[in-house]
Amino acid sequence: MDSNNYARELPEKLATTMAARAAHVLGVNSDGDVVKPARGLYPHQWSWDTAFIAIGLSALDVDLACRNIDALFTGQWRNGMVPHIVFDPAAKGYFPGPDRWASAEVSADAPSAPLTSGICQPPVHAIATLRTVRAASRQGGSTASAALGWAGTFFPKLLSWHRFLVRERTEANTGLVRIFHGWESGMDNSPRFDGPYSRVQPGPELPLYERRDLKFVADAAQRPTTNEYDRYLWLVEEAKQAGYDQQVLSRSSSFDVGDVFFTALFAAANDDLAELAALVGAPEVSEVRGYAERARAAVAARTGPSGLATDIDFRTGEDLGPGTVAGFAPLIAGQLAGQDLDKLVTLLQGPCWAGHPGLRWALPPSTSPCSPHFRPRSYWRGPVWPVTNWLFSWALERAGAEQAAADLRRTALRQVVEAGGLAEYYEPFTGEVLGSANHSWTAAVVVDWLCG
Ligand code: 2M8
Repeated sequence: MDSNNYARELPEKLATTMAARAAHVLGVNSDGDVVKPARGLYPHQWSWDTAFIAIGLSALDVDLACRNIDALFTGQWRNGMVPHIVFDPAAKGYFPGPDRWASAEVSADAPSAPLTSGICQPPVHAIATLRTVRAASRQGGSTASAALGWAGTFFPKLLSWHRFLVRERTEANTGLVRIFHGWESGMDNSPRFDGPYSRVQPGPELPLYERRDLKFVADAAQRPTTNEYDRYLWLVEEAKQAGYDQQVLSRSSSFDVGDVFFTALFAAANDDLAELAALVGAPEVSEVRGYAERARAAVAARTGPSGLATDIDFRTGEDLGPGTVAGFAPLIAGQLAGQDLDKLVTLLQGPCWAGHPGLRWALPPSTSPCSPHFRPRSYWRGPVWPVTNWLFSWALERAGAEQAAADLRRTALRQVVEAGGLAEYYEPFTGEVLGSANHSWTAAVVVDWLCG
């Protein structure tokens, strides 16, 4: 463990025990090389989870980190899209599975092996790739040269993914990345999407379905409602109806949101992709820098006087309002400085976020406790997610706000230690562990904090 990690924040024995437990969770959730998000609840490979998992793995086994990213990209579509789920044919029990998505039947762009879903998730893969290459370079020797060689061959796949988002998903007037399903945001039932979902009207032809998630999470209040699930499934039907054609969807999808958080992650990922391009000697450095600038400008244009950014519903032109962590998109997008940075740090640490007096730990809940939509046990409507703590501490460090980054990381680590579990999410006031009990991206960020 080097001096840049947070192991020293804990008594040595506890740090070692926590790192070992986190590594164990990653092992338990693996099938062969591939680390799934959780046994039972999420038995396939998820897109953005894989990137965070690789970030954790890179501290333990660089080659395994690369193999996980590679495995995800075996599901990449011919048009460049990285699907949000790559299905494991041996794993049953998740709904909606490959039959319901019918991607390969409906779209010539989708691979027939492996089978995949038909939508995407935030593009954090270039961030994970660059961190993996950097971890390898710190380890030196053949690990460093092998990782750099791998990054050289992998780079075109990342570039094709980013070009997909520019070509097919960047809305021309705003420069925002548009999403056609709340699942694409990764923050499935966030109140950000209540307005757009209220306009999604499932038709009588919605095929019957049986939810499987509630078999693994006993308390239904921790998961999206059935009313929400009907809408999630209806959007799958709409996407199939459109043949998963992005241009058709941009006209026909009843859900079409300019997502500031996704766009901010895309800006940051393009910064890292440009750096990767330079490292591997690819000629596309300035093309990718241009993507970063355009995405950052799009987030800045959605930023109000408070410093927080808001999504837009392209179907109605409606401003989707503040109150969720996605508002901190300008911090994620990068290049925030001076007063703009100070303002967001003060807000993040203030009484409507991590500084709310009722919180068990000073960590930002997924929805502000000051919002009327805050629900402390319901998934992305209030619980604290370690993965967003990772993103914010990473973004703060990138912005040069080192003290704020260190405080956030230290508290986030304290949360997982004191709550006694590497959970998917946590109740902000009581600290109760919620969702899946041994979640891979939680374990991965803990490994990164302790061993990275
Ligand atoms: C959650 O989403 C999936 C659908 O993609 C689900 O609820 O079934 C979200 O937290 C998402 O961000 C995450 O990638 C996924 C797996 O951890 O679970």
